[in-house]
Amino acid sequence: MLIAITREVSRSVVNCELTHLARAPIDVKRARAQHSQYEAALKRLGLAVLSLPEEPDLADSVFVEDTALVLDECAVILRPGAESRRPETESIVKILAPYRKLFHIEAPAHVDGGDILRVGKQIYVGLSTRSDTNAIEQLQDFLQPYGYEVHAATVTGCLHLKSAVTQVAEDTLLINPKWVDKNNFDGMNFIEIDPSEPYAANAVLIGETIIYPTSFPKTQKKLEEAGIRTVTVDADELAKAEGAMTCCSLIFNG
Ligand code: CIR
Repeated sequence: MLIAITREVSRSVVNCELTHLARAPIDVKRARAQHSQYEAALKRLGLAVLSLPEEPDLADSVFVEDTALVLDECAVILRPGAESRRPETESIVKILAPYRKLFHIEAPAHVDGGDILRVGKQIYVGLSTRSDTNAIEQLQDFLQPYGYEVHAATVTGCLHLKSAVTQVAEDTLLINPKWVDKNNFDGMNFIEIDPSEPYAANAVLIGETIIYPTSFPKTQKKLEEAGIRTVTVDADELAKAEGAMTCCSLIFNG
């Protein structure tokens, strides 16, 4: 069975890290209601949702994706690029330990889960402001024995690799080609976001369905025309914290 770890939106999310967006007021109640819609979508798609309690002092802790990479064979506890986010991994270690052998990215290396895109045995790691080559080397050392190939991909203009590209079908990536080069992803097909919706490249793929925000209707139409089934949720409140669809869960085979 697929498990999704999520965490309640922190009351301090208004103090979140911001890199590319100007600070805008965030309505915590609305963000929580939208986050519940997201959890409901995961449940509707058959996942068991392990919802962690709020971390009142950790502003960005709803974005659990950045704390770990969970694979079938093991999990890697990451070292987020923003110092304020490093304590978020403590509770994630506890919740993942019963399920997987754990590796740990060691200082001074740093990498956010938002920079890690896995497609089969290929693992692409964004070189962004949050992730560095030292972390990529550590990931390689941990994961090569399991048959994974780890590749670096330069990203510009956005926070994470997965702001620029995510998987939407077995052989297809949804991409904003202004933020990451298609040549990084050998042998894949691409659907480009509508250029008027630069933040539209982030979707959560579950089986053959994606969970997708309601904010990008033009790109959604392109996806549906390509035969991709979409389940939509409102997510514009956490988008003010530079959060997207993948950031709010850690999904793995339980
Ligand atoms: C941050 O800057 O770390 C948060 N405000 C947003 C993190 C979003 N996470 C993700 O895309 N994986």
